[in-house]
Amino acid sequence: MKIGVLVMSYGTPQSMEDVEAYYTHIRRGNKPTEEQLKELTDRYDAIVGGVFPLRENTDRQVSTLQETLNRDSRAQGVEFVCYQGLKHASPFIEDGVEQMVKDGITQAVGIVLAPHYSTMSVGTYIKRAQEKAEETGLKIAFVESYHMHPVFIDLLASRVSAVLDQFQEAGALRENVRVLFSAHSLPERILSMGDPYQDQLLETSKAVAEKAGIGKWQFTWQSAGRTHEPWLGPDILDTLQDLKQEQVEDILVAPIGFVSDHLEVLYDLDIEAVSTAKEMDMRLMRTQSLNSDPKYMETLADCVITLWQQNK
Ligand code: FEC
Repeated sequence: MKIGVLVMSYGTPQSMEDVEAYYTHIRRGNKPTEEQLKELTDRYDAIVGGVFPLRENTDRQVSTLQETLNRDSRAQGVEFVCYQGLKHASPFIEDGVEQMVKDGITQAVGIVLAPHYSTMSVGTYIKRAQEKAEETGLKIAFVESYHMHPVFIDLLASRVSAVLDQFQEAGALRENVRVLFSAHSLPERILSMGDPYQDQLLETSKAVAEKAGIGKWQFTWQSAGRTHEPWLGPDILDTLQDLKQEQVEDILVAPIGFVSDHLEVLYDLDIEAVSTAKEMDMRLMRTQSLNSDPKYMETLADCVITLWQQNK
């Protein structure tokens, strides 16, 4: 028997020509101005010059997850088949569901390549998939978050320790390195909606800090959208200014809200935050993205199989 797995991710343009359509989709059908489009195209140019790393990373995550699922001893007698569903690019979430149904799949599990739940992030992926599943008669259950999965926490802690080792090799004292956990900001109004996003991010940060034996850490937001409403802060660039005042010299950023190399990591952190830190004579290094790390794949596979077993 085949079990469908809808693996959902943000999505990225196919090419530079595709950036406008992608940006228009993110803006719910409103075209960006020339200026906004140029600003985004320049950011992609700065990181990739024509290649979009998120697409390749998502493709690899989806195929590696399928292999990991089918290697699991709990999968005996069934075959897990992964389908990609992207939020803002093709194949869209709805395309993934439709393809499963066309392939004769009747039971599925959905999971998002983002560990923390917010009604404005994971919630919207699930809503779209659920609607399409109802329309097409597919039975589907969803993993909502996996921000405290022990394998995921272990993996993040080992990523943080590896960068602390690098600081030490470069002559810094481990205890003087300030660890910043970061995630994509969202509009402030999520707080009054009782959204779990911020609490889940703090829970992950605390667990990773404990596991990696870090004393001095704090949480900061990054990549706030360019809209008129207030977004959750402090933004990482402001946090760096504050740390300068505190005379902190070495900063380790762990972008725990992201699982892949893409614009928000490769531009917002590697280019923007690194240059802000340099201007203030501070040293900034970040943890490697999880991408298709076997432990990340194991985390996803465990969540999918556990939920499938509960629902079969
Ligand atoms: O590498 C790439 O091509 C894509 C990188 C990328 C990821 C990503 C993840 C998240 N976003 C989240 C929320 C919002 C909200 C808005 C918004 C806007 C953008 C824009 C770009 C963009 N996001 Fe994104 N996001 C990525 C890229 N994001 C480009 C448009 C220009 C800009 O503001 O920079 C505001 C939409 C609006 O106008 O109303 C809200 C959240 C995540 C992390 C969870 C997830 O992956 O779903 C939350 C990767």
